[in-house]
Amino acid sequence: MPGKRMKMKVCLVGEAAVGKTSLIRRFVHDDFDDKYIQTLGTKVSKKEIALDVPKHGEFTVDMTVWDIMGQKGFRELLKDAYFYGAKGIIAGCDLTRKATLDDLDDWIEGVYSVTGRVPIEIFANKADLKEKWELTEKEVEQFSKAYDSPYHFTSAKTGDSVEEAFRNLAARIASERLADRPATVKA
Ligand code: G3D
Ligand code: MG
Repeated sequence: MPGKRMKMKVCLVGEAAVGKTSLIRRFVHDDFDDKYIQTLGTKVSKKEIALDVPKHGEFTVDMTVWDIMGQKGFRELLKDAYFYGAKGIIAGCDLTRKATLDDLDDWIEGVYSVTGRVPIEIFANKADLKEKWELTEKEVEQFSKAYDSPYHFTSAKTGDSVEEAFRNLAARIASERLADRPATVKA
């Protein structure tokens, strides 16, 4: 892993059962478990990513991924602690349930209220269940444009686009952070 290191916290938000925990599991362990058991609270996973940031060279990113769990009231209570210090958001919807996209507005506003504006990556999950989709690519695209954020059609089940989507968010966070810092110090 390259020498320069950078830490970043990212949070996953979205309605129950869109696939948040499954996406993290796929990204961190490259695995999918249909027998996942729901627990209360939040879980923090870590993943090292090697990134080549244009003009700044190679970095090892220590990403901590925060997975929110439990009931809505409970999440409301934990919200500030959960979102505090997050440098980016993964906003996940379930392509087979239209309402899960509309609900992302509230989730994103909730994060912004704690973090201010940070990069968002939209995950339109369960892409493998194409015959059950209630959302079109156009609708997802419109939503992502409203937040000026990239979107990905992911499947935690097959692994499609999961890694790229997480890496893309890491690269955007890194570029944004390094843009405030000159690559070479001028005399
Ligand atoms: P959550 O953490 O957002 O609440 P989970 O969601 O990761 O617990 O996933 C909810 C259900 O959707 C799980 O099924 C899980 O296996 C399934 N799932 C998650 N991602 C995908 C996907 O990309 N494709 C398909 N086909 N299923 C997915 P159960 O049956 O355990 O409720
Ligand atoms: Mg979960």
